Amino acid sequence: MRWLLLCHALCFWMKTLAHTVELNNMFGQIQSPGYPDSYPSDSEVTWNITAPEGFRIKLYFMHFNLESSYLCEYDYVKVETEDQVLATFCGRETTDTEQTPGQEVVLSPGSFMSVTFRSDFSNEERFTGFDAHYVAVDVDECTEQEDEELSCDHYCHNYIGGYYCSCRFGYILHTDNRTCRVECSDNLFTQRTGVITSPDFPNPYPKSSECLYTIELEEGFMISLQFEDIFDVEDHPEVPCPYDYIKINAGSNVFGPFCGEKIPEPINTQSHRIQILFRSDNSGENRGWRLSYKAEGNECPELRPPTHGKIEPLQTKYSFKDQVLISCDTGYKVLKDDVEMDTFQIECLKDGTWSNKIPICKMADCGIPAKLEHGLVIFSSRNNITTYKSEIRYSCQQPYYKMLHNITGIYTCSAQGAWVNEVLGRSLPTCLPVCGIPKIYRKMMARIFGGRSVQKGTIPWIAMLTQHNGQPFCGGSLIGSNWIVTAAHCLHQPLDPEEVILHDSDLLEPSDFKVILGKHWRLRSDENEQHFRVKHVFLHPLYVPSTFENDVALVELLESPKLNNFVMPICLPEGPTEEGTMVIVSGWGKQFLQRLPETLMEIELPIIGHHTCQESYVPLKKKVTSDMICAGEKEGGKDACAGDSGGPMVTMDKESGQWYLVGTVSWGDNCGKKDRYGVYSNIYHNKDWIQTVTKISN
Ligand code: 4AZ
Repeated sequence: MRWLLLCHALCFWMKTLAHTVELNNMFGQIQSPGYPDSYPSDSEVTWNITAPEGFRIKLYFMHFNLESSYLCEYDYVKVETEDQVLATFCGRETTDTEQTPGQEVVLSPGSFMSVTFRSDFSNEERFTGFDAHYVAVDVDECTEQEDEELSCDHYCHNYIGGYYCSCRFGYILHTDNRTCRVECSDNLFTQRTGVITSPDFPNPYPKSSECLYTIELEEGFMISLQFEDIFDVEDHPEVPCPYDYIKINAGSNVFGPFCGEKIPEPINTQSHRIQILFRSDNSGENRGWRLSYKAEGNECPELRPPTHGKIEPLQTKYSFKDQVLISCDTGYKVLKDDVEMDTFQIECLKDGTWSNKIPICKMADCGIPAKLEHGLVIFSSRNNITTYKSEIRYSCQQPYYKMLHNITGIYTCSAQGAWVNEVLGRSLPTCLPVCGIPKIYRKMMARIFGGRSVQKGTIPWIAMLTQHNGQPFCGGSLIGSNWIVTAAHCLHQPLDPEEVILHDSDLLEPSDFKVILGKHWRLRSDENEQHFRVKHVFLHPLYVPSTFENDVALVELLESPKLNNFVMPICLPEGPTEEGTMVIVSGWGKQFLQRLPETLMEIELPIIGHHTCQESYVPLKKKVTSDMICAGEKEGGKDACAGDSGGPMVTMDKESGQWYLVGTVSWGDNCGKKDRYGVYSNIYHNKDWIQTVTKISN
């Protein structure tokens, strides 16, 4: 009570002693007034310590000796911030009610600390006061941040005086320098079904982000959405979706905003193009959402497969853009607008109709079979059916043509609608002329030079080469369907007969002569004759006019003759002809006493050995080369003569009865002379060349 009354008089005066010290250093020392001597009474000193932002102030005492009082009401050291008392110390030792700092360190929560020392008006003892130090210490904001609003979203980096934030891979630091957002504004979905989730789902979605998802499909589709699994978007109990939300724009319709934990109902947007906007603010740890979408178009009517056909895929429901393929059973073809095809596709359109009607399945029809040259076709059915599995048979015009490869000629109508042969497939057979089998047989053998008239039709391969005035000048033989083998010298007529070099100007042009087949009379004509113009003339490339070497030529007819009993080709020889083989030579050439015959004449002769023939011409200094073959008799008399050139020398194979061309009349020492032989161009020797030019297999 004594103290209180006194204070009324003195306290006003005493308070004038109070003073404040401003400290802005990073460290420093503060001491009670007069330290280390005892502090005066009635004194009050305040030290305002301010550290830079990002620092705290640490205060500790090295010495402390103050008057002790209940709850430190007399002398004390008080440590405060702007709005909070951190500690009050007094005395020398800590008691139940009073505290001394001892080893305790006082740490300011912020960058400001105020220390106040105060002594009352009387001290009964001597107190030495205090000696304290302060230092500014760095705040580790990364570990000490209490305010969630300021803490880093992902990573925190402390440095002396401050800190900064950074984000995980894939995230971007927001302009608030704290939250991590994602770039998610550019998501386009064009498939008919899909799943969309919030970023990082089912982990909490990023903060401060604005995600835009566009689903875009062709007009005609309608998109429906269904949220699935978890739905967890930050919300507010009173205000609808103020923080985070998902909103769907579908044309003029808007769905949402949605937030909270209740899964939104399925949404039928009625639109083919929608935008989903998802926004998050800078706080909250919510798991987000997942939605599946489906785009469906108008439904098309049910389909029924055509009879004998099927639809793929066969479904009970079809909608916009669905496609089906119509195909038919084996042996049937899809018939659409009178066109046959293997498959036909139709599509469900946006208005819910099919792009086309279902076509019908028609049995495959091979149609009328193609005509075969020199052949005919017969149906196995009575009423010429041409549909699937029906059968036809091709044959060649017998007896003048035969089928190549000896095949059956049977063709079946395939499921693809084509006539097919088991060997040739879709290719037609080939009818080749039958060679060397005259339909008329000769009654007896005879001679040309002094020979006998040919019985009509026994030498059906003989050809007559005539000038345009009808004058015959050479013979020839029909091979294949339209080729004549003759002597090269028949088509080469030089002004100088001794000419060695062949001049093109000395060759007969195709238009210079014609070919008659089926001819019998030399000058008269009859009903069996067939006249032909020439398409092309080929002389043997090694033909030598002066020596008659390779005296062979080929004449291509402009048209093919009609084969019959009087016109038929001769076969090419299959091997060399042996000495002594009997051959027949035919022609319209000169006869005994230079007379020309009225009809075609023929003579039968033996083949003469090559050596014998060569020897016979040594006196005349004429060479019989390997491309030549001789026939005749030592005593002479039987021979070909002028006008017979190019004509056939043939022999018959006894086994097959088939006739072969052995040679063509070429040259000799006049005609029918003793010890001289007729010289012929050897066809077997030049068979390769003939086949190369004519493509005749035999
Ligand atoms: C010729 O002048 C000719 N004795 C043809 C053959 C013979 C002789 C001459 C063979 O066309």
